[in-house]
Amino acid sequence: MRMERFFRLFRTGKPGSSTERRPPMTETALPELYWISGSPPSWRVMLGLVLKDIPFTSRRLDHGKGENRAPAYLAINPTGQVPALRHGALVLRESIAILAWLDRAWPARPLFGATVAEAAVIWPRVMAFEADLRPAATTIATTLLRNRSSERYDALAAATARYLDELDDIEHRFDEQSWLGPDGPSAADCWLYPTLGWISRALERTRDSVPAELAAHLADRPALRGWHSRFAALPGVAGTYPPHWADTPAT
Ligand SMILES: N[C@@H](CCC(=O)N[C@@H](CS)C(=O)NCC(=O)O)C(=O)O
Repeated sequence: MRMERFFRLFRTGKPGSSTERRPPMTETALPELYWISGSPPSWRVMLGLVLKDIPFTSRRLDHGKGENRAPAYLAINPTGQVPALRHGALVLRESIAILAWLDRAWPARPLFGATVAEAAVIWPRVMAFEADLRPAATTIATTLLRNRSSERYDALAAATARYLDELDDIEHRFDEQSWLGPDGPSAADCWLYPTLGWISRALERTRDSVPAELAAHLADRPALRGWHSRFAALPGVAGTYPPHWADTPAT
């Protein structure tokens, strides 16, 4: 294709061209969510589906039985990771990409903002969480869950400092707003909620000692705690709580 024509097509989105096609609206089957209980990225996609009120088929995989590494799932996602979302012939992976795609496919109740101004607030927040908060939260949760706090004291202290700095920043935001998005629960809220849940779960389950300020991550931050309760009370959110956490409460 000549370059000028390519760019013209790209700009105008000729009917029937790839820029114009809306696959999900032509699909009748429900989207299928492949997920593992307790996986924060899976949980955030489930929250997105619930907040957008999109009916879906749950395909829970048992990590303990290696179901996400079995050929049946590797045929869907060769990396073996969750979440994956299948809709007809389309398979999507990467939780944030899935949330963004859901917003395009089901535009009602947008997670990334209804306007460009809202998108300009929500997208940077989500990407900053991925870049800054995710590595710290991952170090904290995995260290605690493996009972390696003493052994990995320095790494845990550094991750804790970074994590709590981020939470302080969020705490101040809630002085003026109820949600991380400018107009109601957003993809940023769907990102944060499972991450806090994961840290809380790790704090409950670890048999090793933990820094006191980390143990008080919510207790010390009333505005964040208020947001957490508001989010938890949204329709459908309670039903997304990782089932195996409910089955194996803190010891
Ligand atoms: N960047 C990916 C991360 C996905 C990911 O790390 N998934 C983990 C669960 S939290 C997983 O599938 N682990 C199982 C495995 O790799 O066997 C996303 O956001 O979707």
